[in-house]
Amino acid sequence: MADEKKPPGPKKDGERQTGLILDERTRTKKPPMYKVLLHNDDYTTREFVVWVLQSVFHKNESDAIAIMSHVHNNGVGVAGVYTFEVAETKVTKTMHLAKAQQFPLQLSIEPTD
Ligand code: TYC
Repeated sequence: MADEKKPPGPKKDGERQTGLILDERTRTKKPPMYKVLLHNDDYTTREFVVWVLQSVFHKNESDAIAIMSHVHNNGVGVAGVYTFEVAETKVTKTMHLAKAQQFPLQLSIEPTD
């Protein structure tokens, strides 16, 4: 049908018959991933942290409460794991939202192992 009229065109990487191992490695390698860490402080409200985890990090309410409680009790916790650019954007957004409410909330980024 439609396929009969289409010219062959270049094959996708996975179909390539070059026998070069490098092609396959390049195609399948995952990007490095980064943890966004949330740090505890004595002034930011629990409610604000839960709201940020829902609105910026797309956590459901019960996960957001669990993460906030973990950070409150342990000093630090993982808000999410992302590529570097996405992690940076979420940190920047969250810090701006916190500053706008005069909360000293701190976040950081660290590579996954
Ligand atoms: N410790 C804060 C309070 O008792 C709550 C809090 C939790 C603040 C997590 C920051 O990353 C944080 N109001």
